[in-house]
Order: sequence, then structure tokens, then C-alpha cells
Amino acid sequence: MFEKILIANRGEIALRIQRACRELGIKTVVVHSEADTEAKYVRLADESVCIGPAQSSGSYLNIPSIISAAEVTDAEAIHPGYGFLSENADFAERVERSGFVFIGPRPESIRLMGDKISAKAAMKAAAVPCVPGSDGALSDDPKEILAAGKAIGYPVIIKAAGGGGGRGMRVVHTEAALMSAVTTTRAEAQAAFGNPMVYMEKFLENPRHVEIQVLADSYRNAVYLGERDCSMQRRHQKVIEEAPAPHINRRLIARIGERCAEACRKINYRGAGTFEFLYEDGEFYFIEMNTRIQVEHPVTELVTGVDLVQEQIRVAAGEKLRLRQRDIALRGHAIECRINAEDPFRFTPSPGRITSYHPPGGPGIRVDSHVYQGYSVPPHYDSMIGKVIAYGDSREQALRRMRVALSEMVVEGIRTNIALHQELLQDARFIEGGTSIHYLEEKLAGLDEVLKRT
Ligand code: MV4
Repeated sequence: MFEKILIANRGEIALRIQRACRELGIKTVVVHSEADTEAKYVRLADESVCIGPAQSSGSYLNIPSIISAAEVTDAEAIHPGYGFLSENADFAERVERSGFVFIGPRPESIRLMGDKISAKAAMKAAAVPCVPGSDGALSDDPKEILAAGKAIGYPVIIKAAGGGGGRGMRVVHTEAALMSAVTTTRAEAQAAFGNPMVYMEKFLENPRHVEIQVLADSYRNAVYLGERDCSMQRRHQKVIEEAPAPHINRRLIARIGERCAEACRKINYRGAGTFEFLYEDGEFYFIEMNTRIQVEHPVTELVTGVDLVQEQIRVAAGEKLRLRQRDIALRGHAIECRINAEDPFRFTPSPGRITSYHPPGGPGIRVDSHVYQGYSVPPHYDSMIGKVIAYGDSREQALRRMRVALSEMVVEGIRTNIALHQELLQDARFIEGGTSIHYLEEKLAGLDEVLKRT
């Protein structure tokens, strides 16, 4: 096992990784920007290195500074967390070339999944069900593009190979609109990602976002750890996630999960990963794979009892997976509310000093957060200040516990989205379970109408 790990991230995930390291008896180095010098998790680390200014481009995205910090502190491995450099294949490669272990997949896997066209081709070849589409990049020939549209049937969606997470896509409803949509998406993709390749898919109108967690070692062992429903989102930012996904046949999930694990074996995947699917009319359709630990990993941890961050570290250190598929059973239900420093209904960021902070607790409540009373939320980064995760025997119990937890929670001095969560936890359709990816935005549009009339 490693003796010392460098954590190349900030905020709640930096603290989460640090806790996993402590439990494994591993020393930690935290790198931080000038804006995070006072953060409590920075002091809790065995060592800390300031690697640059508040602006991420000079600090959390500064590859030479991070590698230098690992060299001077004699760390053996680097955990990238989520966001920042976590899915940057060049970073993973430079980490390994510098003699450190990247706690994540091999750079080739990151690269394969970073290109959404090659990712989809690999998954199709591994018998993971995909959204019907162009099976590869669109050519430049209008005749072929129009033929693809005819074969797939409208509406279709044009997506950039270099996109993902909702960036670089355009829905097309008619053949008349197809060619200009392809041209525009191509130009935008070239400008944003330096890659003009685009592909076409059938546009699913009312799907849910259901993702499957996997874990693999370096010896072609792989397991799936159930699913998460992340449909409650606004502008591609998830707001609430839960596990298991309500009202989906368990045997279907087992079948899809086994395909995901088999795909990992086939591509020799290592580490934690997430297969993103759209789920509509009882069918799963693969869209993308994420090669990092995700924000919402705790709901999977609570229903499986597996510490995903510790397992990431173990497999990166070359250990064999200790888990076998038959050892993994889902028990109970977990729901996560992301707490953001923002106006609850207008969504404008609200950084600043937290003057009063009382996190919730009690049976089945987990709080993953780095904040404390007196902490100043810097304006330079993502607005998420933590996550409240509620576990229960049933979804109903998890919901009840979450309502109590949020009613106890006090965060003053900044605005937060706690009131939005309280509203959603009373929402009849959400309580039923199984709402689509459009539900929250439609509900918010309705609330806006009410606000305008009053
Ligand atoms: C789609 C889709 C409908 N049909 N693909 C958006 C994020 C990116 N990961 C894929 N996305 C979508 N792909 C087809 N063929 C709808 C979305 C989508 C979406 C997906 C997941 C979660 C939220 C979303 C919000 C809007 C659109």
C-alpha cells in the first residue's frame, strides 16, 4: 500500500479522499490555491503545498505545479478527485511518466472514453446497449448525413465527439433543419474542443438518467455496484441523486450491470467508473462513461457498504479486487441533496462568509462537507458546499430522514438551495419516484409563472 498520497483537488472531495487515506493509514499531501489556504481540510492534511493563485488555471489545473508538489513531498500517488484534471488523459500520462501512480484508469481508458465516438463504439462492441445512431463520426457528405437522419428517424440529436456532460449538442426535429445543425455543431465543436467530429443519435424525448457504478482491478476483475438515478437536474447540474433507481426491474439492472462489468474486463479498465444511460420505456441506452469518482458516489456507498474511494486506492496500488459480484447486494435506499451556495430559485451564486453553521445528524444521515462556521466560500469555484445523504430501509424512510435533516440544517451568511430541496421533498411526483430529466426544469418554469403573477 502507498505511504503517502497527494490530493489534487479541493473542497468536500479533498476531505473525503483524506478520510479514506487516514483509514488506510496513508499520509496525505493537499495541494491548494491561494484562495483555499485557510480551509480546514488543508490544515488537517499531513502536508500542504500552495500551488498557485485562486484562478483554477494557475492552480488546480496547473499540471507542472502539481507534479512538482508530489516530487518535493515524496508522495507516491495522486488522487485527482472529480472535475479539474480527473479526466485529463495527458495529466494521467504525465503523472505516470514522472514516476507516480495516477489513482484512476490507465490514460488510454481515459482517452477512449473522452472521445464519445470511440467510447460508444467500444461499448457497442462489448454488447452494452447504446442509443441507435450513426455508428461513428458523420461524414462531410450531405447525402450520407441526410441518409443517416432518414434511417434513424426524427427527432435526432447531433453530438460532438469531444463534448459530453451536455456540452456540444443540438436537437434536430426535421430533415430541413439537419444540414445547418450539423455545420453549426461541427464549428462549435472545433472551437470548443479542437475536434470537429460529430455523431448522430435518435433523440429520446423523455428519458431518465440512470448510471451504473463499476469497480475494476488491473487483473481484469470487474464488478458493478448497482445504479443511481440522477434525473433531478437543471442545466446538466445534478441536484438530487438516489440509489437504487425507483421502479426499475432489478433483473434488467442486473443484466445491464453485468454487461458493464464485462465491458470493463474487455477494455482492461482499472479503477472506479460510471456508465451513463438514458432509461426510457423500460430500456437502457448507453450514452457516456465517466472515468472518475463522482460527486454522487455516497449513495452507492450507503446501499452497498463499499467505500469506493478506498477501493480506488487499493486497485491503484495493484491490489486485487476483494469483492466478487455475489458479495455485492443492495440494501435499503439512499438519497443525496447537493447543497449549493446559491439563490434557491434564481440559482445565482452566493459566495461569502458562513456566519452560522449547524449540520444535521442522527440515524442514517451522512454529511460530506468541508465547510464550518466562519468559513468563507470563495467565489472562484463551483458553488457546491457539501452534500447531505440520507439512508433508510425504504425510499420512504430515506425521504423522511432527509426532510428532518434539512429542517435541522442551518447555513447563514450566504444563500443556499436548501429551500429548493425542501420544496422537492414535498413534491408529489418526486415522492412517487421515476421523474424524467426534464421534470425539475418544467417544475421551475411553473414556479416562475407563480412568482411573476405575485
Ligand atoms: C441525449 C438526450 C436525449 N437523446 N441523447 C445530456 C448530457 C449528456 N451526457 C447527454 N445528454 C443527453 N443526451 C439522446 N440520444 C438527452 C440528454 C440530456 C440529458 C441527459 C442526462 C441528464 C440530463 C440531460 C438534460 C438534457 C438532455
